[in-house]
Amino acid sequence: MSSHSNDISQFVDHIAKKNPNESEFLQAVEEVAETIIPFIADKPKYKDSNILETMCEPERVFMFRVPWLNDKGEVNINRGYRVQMNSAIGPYKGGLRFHPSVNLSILKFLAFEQTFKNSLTTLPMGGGKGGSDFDPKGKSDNEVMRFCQSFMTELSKYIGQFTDVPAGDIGVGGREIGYMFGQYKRVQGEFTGVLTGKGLEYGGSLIRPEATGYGCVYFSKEVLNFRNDSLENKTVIVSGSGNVAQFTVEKLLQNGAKVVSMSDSGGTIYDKEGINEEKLAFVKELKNVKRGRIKEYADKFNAEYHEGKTPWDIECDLAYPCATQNELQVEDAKSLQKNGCLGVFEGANMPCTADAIELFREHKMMFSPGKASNAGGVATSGLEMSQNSLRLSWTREEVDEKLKGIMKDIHENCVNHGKVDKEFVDYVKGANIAGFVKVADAMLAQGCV
Ligand code: NDP
Ligand code: 2IT
Repeated sequence: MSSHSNDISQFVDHIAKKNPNESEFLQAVEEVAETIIPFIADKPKYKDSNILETMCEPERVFMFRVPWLNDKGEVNINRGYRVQMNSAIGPYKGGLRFHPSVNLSILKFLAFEQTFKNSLTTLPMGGGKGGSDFDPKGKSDNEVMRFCQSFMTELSKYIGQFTDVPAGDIGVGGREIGYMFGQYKRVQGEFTGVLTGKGLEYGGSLIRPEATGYGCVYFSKEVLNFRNDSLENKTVIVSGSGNVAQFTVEKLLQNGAKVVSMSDSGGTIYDKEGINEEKLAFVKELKNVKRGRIKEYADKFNAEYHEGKTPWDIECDLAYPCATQNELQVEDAKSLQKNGCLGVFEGANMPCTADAIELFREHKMMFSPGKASNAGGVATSGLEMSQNSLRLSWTREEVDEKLKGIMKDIHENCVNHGKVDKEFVDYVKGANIAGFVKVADAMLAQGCV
């Protein structure tokens, strides 16, 4: 890679100049450039057409005011966004994030990653992402509804079943999708599959809520299997306690692993006995209905609670970061490695920093980037879009089988492009190249647009 390092740093510097103060976006671009620039060095059709730089420029970005009234009748103002990154292989597709940290850099990084991820799913979906700096924590259902209605009143002008199909992400689950779907229908006067992650009663797909976590575990099973290993009796730590974390834990338990931690932004629980199905049901109720804090788990089940801490210093065989970007840093990677951790599988988007990933690579630990291992969520969104178009719904078993097949195909594709030797696959390289080729070829075929 070193013979290309000059080209890589020149490229990254150029993108950095055009996008000042966008550290997350640049982090995502740099990770891709490190594997794509060496790959295209001897391929003039990609290199001479400047295709990678084109991919770094969103096709379009919308930014808008979202005014809403709280329960006291006071006016609140948030900022809404939709980044339409790349439509070379299909309509823009990607989630909406409601979190106070949301800004353009974070949404551009997510939309950029989404383009590669969606390409990997084998389904015809372009890349997009959106959201708002709205914080759903501590808001009443009515406040969340009024916010969602105001947000969708504006967003509805820019999306549609054939142009751009949003879904959930951090802070956006079934409740928010429902409110936004209702408002889209009211404003546009049509019932179409404009959002995914919908309730079953109005066009949702079975397994969509489970899909990101289940898919992440299916992917990790493929990685383990490649090394003639399995999940059976592995001690596992999971971060987060939201949608992705909950269903990652559920599928890990079904595969005979022992899960000893979950977390939220307040801290980490460490349950040495292991989280079982009953305790997981408590977490789901706590997080999805009561909207409480993970600390309550420690109080209820007499587990340890590490206030303000992430789980990475807990001894484990495998780790699944499922909360948010840059939650696992190089010091955390060191303690995982020192404690004998064999592999890290990203459920979240970009949870590991670049130097953490480098450390995993140096120690030949298993590592799968989010754009490969968390692609099951958007893949099942793609299946929801197909069902909506067909006006049919598939059974739980049918969707689950398709999801398993897609995760297996993504794994195979990563191996094809990222295999280093008999035992080691560079999944970062594999996922980036496999994702890139399809999008780049489609862009070239469509001309300079
Ligand atoms: P949820 O909102 O359901 O859960 C998010 C979880 O992460 C919560 O436990 C939350 O804690 C924690 N968290 C969020 N921000 C921070 C932070 N800054 N520091 C510490 N903890 C934090 O979101 P999802 O489970 O849907 O998303 C989790 C990750 O997975 C994200 O990176 C998302 O982009 C990615 N993803 C999601 C997909 C999906 O289908 N939902 C698909 C693919 C990837 P708290 O409640 O305290 O904020
Ligand atoms: O990051 C992601 O892939 C998602 N939040 C899911 C996107 C989707 O359209 O289902």
